[in-house]
Amino acid sequence: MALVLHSWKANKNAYKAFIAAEYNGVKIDLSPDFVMGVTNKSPEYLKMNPIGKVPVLETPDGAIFESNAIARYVARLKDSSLFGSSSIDYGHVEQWIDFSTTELDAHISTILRPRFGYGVYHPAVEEAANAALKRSFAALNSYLASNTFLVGHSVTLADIILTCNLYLGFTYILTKSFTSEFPHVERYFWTLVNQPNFRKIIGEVKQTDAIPPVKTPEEAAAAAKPKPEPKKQEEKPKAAPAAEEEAPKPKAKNPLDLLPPSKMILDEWKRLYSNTKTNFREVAIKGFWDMYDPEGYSLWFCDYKYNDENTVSFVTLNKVSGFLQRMDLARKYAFGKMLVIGSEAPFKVKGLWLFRGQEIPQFVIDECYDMELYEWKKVDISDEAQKERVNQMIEDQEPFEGEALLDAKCFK
Ligand SMILES: N[C@@H](CCC(=O)N[C@@H](CS)C(=O)NCC(=O)O)C(=O)O
Repeated sequence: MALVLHSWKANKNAYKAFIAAEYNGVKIDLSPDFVMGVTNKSPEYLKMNPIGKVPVLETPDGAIFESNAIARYVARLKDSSLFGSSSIDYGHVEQWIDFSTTELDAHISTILRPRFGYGVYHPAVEEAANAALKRSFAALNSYLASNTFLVGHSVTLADIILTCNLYLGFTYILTKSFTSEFPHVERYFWTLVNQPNFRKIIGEVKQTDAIPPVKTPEEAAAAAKPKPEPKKQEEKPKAAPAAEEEAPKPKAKNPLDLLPPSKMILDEWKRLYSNTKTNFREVAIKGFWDMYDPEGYSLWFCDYKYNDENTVSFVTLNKVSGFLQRMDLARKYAFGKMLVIGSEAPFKVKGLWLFRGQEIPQFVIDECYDMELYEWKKVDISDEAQKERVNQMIEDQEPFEGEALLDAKCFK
């Protein structure tokens, strides 16, 4: 018998096992007839998990309940690096799993439950949970200032479990006004949910714009009333305080597609940039200015606001790579160069961006949180010194502004 997970699909507690399975190359099937509030109350289910909570993993050797235990079991099925590579790594993985469960998930759940009509809303309880959550975020933020992952230099089970717990928070209650105080946690979260093995399971993640209102006692009572037996699995699960998939909405046209046509064909420039191997100044840079359309496009310098924090080279490089990954949504409308400058810490991060239109596109500002980590300045192309700086950034000139380059990354 294969492994079968009893849950509805969009449950962050089920994601933990599915993501671990992706990393380990393990196959888990989702139970096809699971109906929340019905299946988990059946005698067969209660035999597997006497408390009737979800998920449960059915294995050839018996069932396992508790989502962290399930994820640990899946992680151990293969000799992978999901527990790190030493005893101390293993200890740290377990430490962060416990932190994630008791210091993050518990408080997120306290804030979330009354919003799903469970339990009684009490402002003092919520205030205490909020304060505790801030304390945990501050601790996590300071740790992540110099660490890309929770343990070692790659994803472990600790990252999987903690990110799934943050996912519930980010998608329901942790608005930008809460998370922006913790830029390293934000960066970590977006980096992790965009790892291919996470994305494959969770899909695209969108941070909530608003905290849902608390349900009134009447609404809560109505929600608590037993509902007629759902007929189809698609019916909304009653007791599922987790992300549910929304029907896809028709895609609105990007406003940049409505701009007057430009003589500059971005792909042509990107091809010229990629294909020029010699005489870069004479061929690519000259070609750029020949093509450049100052009405259809604008150029921007960006300067990282927190260079003092760039104390570890690989963390700084990962930060920039993460930014470029998140800019993926702007590929049709942008070209960018990001320079990581200096031969020793703290490293400076500076960049040059070409955007369609005269402003930084609003959807980029809205969707890519990195934008606010940089100071942006429009390039004045009538100023020869600024134009020359553009050239130097495009061609990765070294030294740049008197310093060596640690790396230069291109978004094309
Ligand atoms: N600690 C458990 C929590 C499981 C849990 O609370 N599951 C919720 C759905 S996400 C549930 O089954 N609620 C129904 C209930 O409380 O009866 C785990 O991580 O598996």
